Amino acid sequence: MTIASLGESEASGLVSAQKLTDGIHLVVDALKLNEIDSIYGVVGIPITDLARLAQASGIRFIGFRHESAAGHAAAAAGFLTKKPGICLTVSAPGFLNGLVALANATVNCFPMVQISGSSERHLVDLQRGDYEEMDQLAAARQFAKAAYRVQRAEDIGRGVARAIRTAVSGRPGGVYLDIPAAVLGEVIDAELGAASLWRVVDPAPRQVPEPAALDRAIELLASARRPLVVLGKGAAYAQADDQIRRFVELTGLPYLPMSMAKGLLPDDHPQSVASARSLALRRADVVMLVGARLNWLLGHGDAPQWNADARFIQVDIASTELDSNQPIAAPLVGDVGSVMQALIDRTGPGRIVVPAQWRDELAARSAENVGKMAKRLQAAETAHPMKFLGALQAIRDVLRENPRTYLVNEGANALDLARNTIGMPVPRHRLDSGTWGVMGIGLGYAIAAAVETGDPVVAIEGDSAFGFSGMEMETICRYNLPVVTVVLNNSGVYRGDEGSSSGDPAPTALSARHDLMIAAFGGRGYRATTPTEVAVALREALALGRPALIDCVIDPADGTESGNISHLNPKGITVQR
Ligand code: ADP
Ligand code: TPW
Repeated sequence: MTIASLGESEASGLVSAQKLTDGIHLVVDALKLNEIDSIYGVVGIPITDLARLAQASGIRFIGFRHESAAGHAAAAAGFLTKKPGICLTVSAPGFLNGLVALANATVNCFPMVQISGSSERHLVDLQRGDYEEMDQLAAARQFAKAAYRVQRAEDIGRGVARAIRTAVSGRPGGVYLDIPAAVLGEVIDAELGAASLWRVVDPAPRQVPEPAALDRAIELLASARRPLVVLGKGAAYAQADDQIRRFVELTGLPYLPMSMAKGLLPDDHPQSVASARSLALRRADVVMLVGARLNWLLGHGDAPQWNADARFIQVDIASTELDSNQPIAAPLVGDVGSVMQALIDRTGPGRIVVPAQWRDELAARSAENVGKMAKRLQAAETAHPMKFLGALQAIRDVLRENPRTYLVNEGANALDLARNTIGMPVPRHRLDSGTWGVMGIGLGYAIAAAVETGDPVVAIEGDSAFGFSGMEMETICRYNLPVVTVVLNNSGVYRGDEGSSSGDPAPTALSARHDLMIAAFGGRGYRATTPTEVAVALREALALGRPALIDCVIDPADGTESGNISHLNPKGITVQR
C-alpha cells in the first residue's frame, strides 16, 4: 500500500510522524505549488491514488469516460486560462487515447501537460511482456512539443516545473510527462521531497521586437493602399484584448477574425470584414497576421486566393513560423500583447490611414454578401423539414440574450454554418475543431469551459461529430455542469440521404435519438423539429443551468459533402453512388 492509498488525514499523520513522503504526494504538491487547480483524466493502475489525493488536496479532478475527451478538456483549459491544462492517464492504451488530444493541443498551440503513469522500465525495455507495456516516452516524442520522464521521486518537482515551463513558454503546446509506477510509489524523506519542488517564475516571459522591426511594420502599413489585419487564435490566447482593440481602432484597419478569434472585437464591429472575406484576401496589398498562421486555413497565402503581390507583416511568438509559406516583409517576433502595445506607442495619430476607396469597396461587398445571406436565412426560417440554417438562427437569437455563453462547435456543415451565422460578442468564447479540423473535441471542450469558468456552455454538434465524445454526456451529468448540447441531426456524416447499393447502410449514414441518451444519465432531453421548438428548448435549458441536450431534427438532404472543404477530397474516378 502506498502512502496515498490511506485517507488524507491518516496519510498526513503518517507523513509527519515518519517524515516520509512518496511520489504521488510529490506530484500533487508540485502541481499545487504551481497553482494547478484542475485535472482531467481517467483513473486506473497506477494513477488512481494520485487522482484521489489530488481531489483530497483541493485540486478538482474531473473523471472522464475516455482519455481523448479528457485530453481535449485539458487543452481547452490551457487555451482559456494560459496555464497548462493537465490530463492524467494510465499506461499504454490510456496513454495512447490521450495522445490524440496532446498532439491536437500541440498543433493548435494550446498549453497542456499529459501526465501518464507507465509500467516497469526493466520489464518494458526488455520487452518482457509487462501489464500495459509500452515505451511511452518514445511514442509521445513525435506528437508533443516535448516529452520527459521522471526516474526518481526526487526529480518529480523538476519534471513538473520543466513540463509547465515548456508547455506555456514560447509557442504553447502539449508536453508529455512520464512517471513510472515505481516512481509514484517511491518513498523518500519528506523534507528532501519538499525541498525538491519549485514554483515556475514568470512561466511565459514577455517578448518585444526591437524598435527597427516595429518601425518597418508601421512603415509598410502606412504605405498600403489596401491593408488588412488577420486575427488568429494566438491573438485570442494572448489575452491582449485591450491592446488589439486599441490598435485596430487607432489605425482604422479592416480586420478579419479567424474562427477562434471571433469576439476579440465584437463581430458586429464596423471594421470587421468577415462578410467580405474572399475579396479582402484577394485584394489586400499589405496583410498583418496577428497570432494566425498562413496554413491551409488561409490557403497558404497563395494566389489566386490572395493577391500575388501582397506583402506580409507577421506578429508571432514563434520565429520559425515566419517565412513558412510566404516571404514575411516585416517580422514581429514577440507576444501579441507586448507587440500591439509597442505598435500603439510608436504609431502617431494619422500615421496609418486606410484609403476610403478600399473601405468603400469592402463595405459594398459586405452589404452584398449580407443581403445574400439574409435571403438564405429567410428561406430556411420556414422550411420543413428544418434546415441547418433554420436551427442555427434560432440558436443565434437565444445566444444574443445570453452573451457570456461559451460556444463549442464541431462537425462539417454544422461547423461552417454555425461559424458564419452566430456572431461572438466577447473574446475567447468560441472553441472549435481548430487547425486539424478534428472531430471529438466537442464535449471535452464544453466540460473544460464549464469547469474553468462556471459560465454556461452551448455545444453545437454535427450528429457524427457528437458521437466521437458522446459518452461524456454522462460526465456532464455526473458533475451537473451547465452544458447544453445541441445536436444538428441530419442522420449522417455530412448528409443523411445517401442510398446504399448493399444491404448495409451507406458509409455516411447514422441514426440516433440523442435526446433519449441524455435521459439515461439524468439530464434533460429535448427533440426539436422546428426553429421555434429549438429556441424554446434552448431558452429553457439555459435558464435551468443544468445538463441538457436538444436533438434537432434536420433535413437529411441538407448539407454538402465535407462542408466548405469538399475540394480537398481526392478526385479520381467517380465512385458509384
Ligand atoms: P488560426 O487558426 O486562428 O489562424 P493559428 O493557430 O494558425 O491561428 O496561429 C496561432 C499562432 O499564434 C501560432 O503561430 C502561435 O505561434 C502564435 N501564438 C500563440 N500564442 C501567442 C502569443 N502569446 N503571442 C504571439 N503569438 C502567439
Ligand atoms: C478524428 C472526418 C470531418 S467532419 C466529420 C468527419 C467524420 C463529421 C461530419 O458530419 P457531422 O456534421 O458531424 O454530422 P454535418 O453538419 O456536416 O452533418 N475523424 C476525426 N476527425 C475528422 N475530421 C474526421 C474523422 C470528418
